[in-house]
Amino acid sequence: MKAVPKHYYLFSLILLIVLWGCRGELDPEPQITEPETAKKTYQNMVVGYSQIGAESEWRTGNTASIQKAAENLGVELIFSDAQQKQENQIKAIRTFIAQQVDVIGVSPIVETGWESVFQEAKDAGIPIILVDRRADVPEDLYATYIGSDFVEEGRKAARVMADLLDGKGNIVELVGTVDSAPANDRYTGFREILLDYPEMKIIASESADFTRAKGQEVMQEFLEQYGDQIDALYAHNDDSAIGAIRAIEDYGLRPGKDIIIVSIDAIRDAFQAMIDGKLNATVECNPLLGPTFFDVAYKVVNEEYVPKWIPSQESIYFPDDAAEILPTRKY
Ligand code: GZL
Repeated sequence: MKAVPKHYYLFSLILLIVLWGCRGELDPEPQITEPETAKKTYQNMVVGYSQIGAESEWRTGNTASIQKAAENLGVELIFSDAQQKQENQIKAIRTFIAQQVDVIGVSPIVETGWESVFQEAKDAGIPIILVDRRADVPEDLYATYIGSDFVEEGRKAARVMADLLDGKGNIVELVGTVDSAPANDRYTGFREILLDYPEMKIIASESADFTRAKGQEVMQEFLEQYGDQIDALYAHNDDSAIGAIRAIEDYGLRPGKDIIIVSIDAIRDAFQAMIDGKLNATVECNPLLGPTFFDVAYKVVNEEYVPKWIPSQESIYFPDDAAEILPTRKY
């Protein structure tokens, strides 16, 4: 067999080195890039929102804020009004799941009864954002809670009441919607502060369901039962306080003078009642949560970090500057 010339080996070696060096160009490995999931934008995300109803001026201000923010941002908002019924909110959430929305916002009318439907949303991969009111569910069933510290609102109301009553007097209480987070927590916060004032006594407490009609009805009952023994009224919201003001006047007493009144929300009509001398203070509870809700919804659908609670910043308002502030109020 004929010997292979040495220069052949040398040539083959050089050829191998050149080919190895050019391997990238000759047959590049197919670049397998993870298909980056497309970021959601305001314009292409679909948001389902389950609202409680229209029980108060606070609620209508809250609804307006959410709907206006969606319009301003160009978000597709599917908005459901539950007309004060939890079963309607649960139905709405199930409809949103079937429609495969990107995110669900809900203001739970009461704290309990949500675990099952929230789990269905989680199983469908749809995050839930609690707005305005908390729900009593495990933290993994919602992305975040956007809303007030209702216990602190109750404490603020009690501190103001203690100042106005000089630490002593009989108080009647118009509680919010039974089992709702604001009613439960405002009830608790108020009593926490009253522990320091043994001469301030709550002589009657009943739900007025956050409405004017019920506030007037229950206050009338309180007046028939206790009459001028009543020194003050603590109302869980301005609407029920405004209803109570009517009952107090019908009974022949002067609201804001014969009966000191402290309520919560800081709606426009509360400022007018303070200007008229019929309400002594209102603790702010901010309903203008629309812009924050959609900002947070955008972050949640794009899997960006959000804290478990996004608290509202709130003040307390008194008659002295009510006339100056009223024109600036947005709800
Ligand atoms: C509080 C909100 C309450 C208001 C009421 O965040 O849920 O419900 O205080 C409203 O006026 O009806």
